Amino acid sequence: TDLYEAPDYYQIDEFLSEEHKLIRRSVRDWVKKEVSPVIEEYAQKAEFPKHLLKGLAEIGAFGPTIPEQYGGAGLDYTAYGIIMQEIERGDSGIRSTASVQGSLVMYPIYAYGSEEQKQKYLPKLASGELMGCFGLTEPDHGSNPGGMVTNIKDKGDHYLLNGAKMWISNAPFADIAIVWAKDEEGKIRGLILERGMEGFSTPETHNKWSLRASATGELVFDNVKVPKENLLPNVSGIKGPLGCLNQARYGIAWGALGAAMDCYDTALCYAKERVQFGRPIAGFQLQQKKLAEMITEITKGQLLVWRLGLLKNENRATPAQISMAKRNSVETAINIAREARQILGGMGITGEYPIMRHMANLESVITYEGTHDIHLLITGMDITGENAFS
Ligand code: TGC
Ligand code: FAD
Repeated sequence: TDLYEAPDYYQIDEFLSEEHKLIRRSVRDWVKKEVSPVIEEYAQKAEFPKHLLKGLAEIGAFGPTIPEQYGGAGLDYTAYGIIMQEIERGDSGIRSTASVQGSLVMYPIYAYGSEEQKQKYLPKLASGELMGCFGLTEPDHGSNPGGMVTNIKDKGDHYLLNGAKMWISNAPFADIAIVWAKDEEGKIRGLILERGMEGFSTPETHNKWSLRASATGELVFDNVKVPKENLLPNVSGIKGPLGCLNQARYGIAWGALGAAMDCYDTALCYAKERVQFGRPIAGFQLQQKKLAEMITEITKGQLLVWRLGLLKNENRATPAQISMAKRNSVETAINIAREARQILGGMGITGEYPIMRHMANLESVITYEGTHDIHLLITGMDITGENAFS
């Protein structure tokens, strides 16, 4: 059997269209051919494999749900989820690049931008000719982005932007940045920044033990003159950036299950082949418990994201439902990575197998796009009506 088939214990494939399965096949083949053979080396070197950008664009990873008139693929949210799942079977960092480009850069331009902005940026972002990043988090405002201090002042024909963003995926190489800043009335507005604007720099963040094959950096704004036509005209307030996060969190809910599947596949295969005490370790009850629980959790997660995709297709998925799925998938994946690593014994700590890399990556995934705690509190607020954040 092709080990790279997704586990499908409950015949969930029957819910997918032929188009969904074709998309999965092509993304899976691309990941297996282009990502899997090189990713360990790039992670060890702590370098983003920039040469993969063209291929990511070609498989439709950038803005799959954006309409074709703007260079997107016009696909549904199930297809988007499948694409993220397959990319994250390769590596969470590569999926991050795709999430940011599609959900956090193309989506806000599509949803909140002017027609001119959409024409100018979206087709080039879809083709990977332009790469983007998303600046919401600040050094002193992570879980509470509403407290941000980055600000714009109206100077007649332009805005003057000051402040800084931290932990920004793709920042070191991005051509444009979607930046969220407060105006003089304290309302949060979105701006499109272009590399090269005076006073705008993107220093890289080094020494990460997680998402090592993803480039992370700061965005620093020192009296940057931003032309007025670079303001996203159709949104103001925290709901602007949070609306983008709904898109990205949805993709991560599928994506993290991809990392879980890769750990499960690897551990199952290893357990069948590794012999100790004269028999494959897959025959020992303790190892079976781990593997059986893994497939159970993956299956539960698959059903959750599949249903969430349908709700999203009908524009009925609530932010709280998305939080539940993001949180559940990442927890599932991180637990599976830890158990899978043990099944591989000493081999589990090496780069010969993908598990330790997935495990370390998932430490970022469980924190970014809303921490594990924040998503729990979103569920808590949704079911009780009580806000436990502040
Ligand atoms: P709160 O008072 O609850 O709400 C303010 C207004 O916002 C609305 N709202 C939403 N709208 C759309 N989508 C959502 N998910 C929304 N959540 C809330 C809400 O209805 C309200 O609207 P209105 O009209 O009544 O004013 O807001 P709050 O300021 O108390 O914050 C709530 C909280 C904590 C849930 C939120 O701020 C939060 O989610 N914090 C986590 C921050 C976060 O996720 N940051 C992510 C940064 S980007 C990133 O990590 C990219 S990693 C990318 C990669 O590499 O893949
Ligand atoms: P804090 O908010 O300081 O949280 C610290 C701890 O306190 C957490 O455990 C948190 O759960 C807990 N906590 C906070 N508030 C509460 C509360 N009310 N109740 C209970 N517990 C609470 N951001 C972007 O804008 N764009 C990006 O592209 C991006 N990429 C990232 C890439 C990586 C590799 C990483 C690690 C982060 C990235 N982020 C990005 C930032 C990410 O979204 C933040 O790290 C995250 O939102 C948490 O913020 P913080 O790190 O400041 O933690």
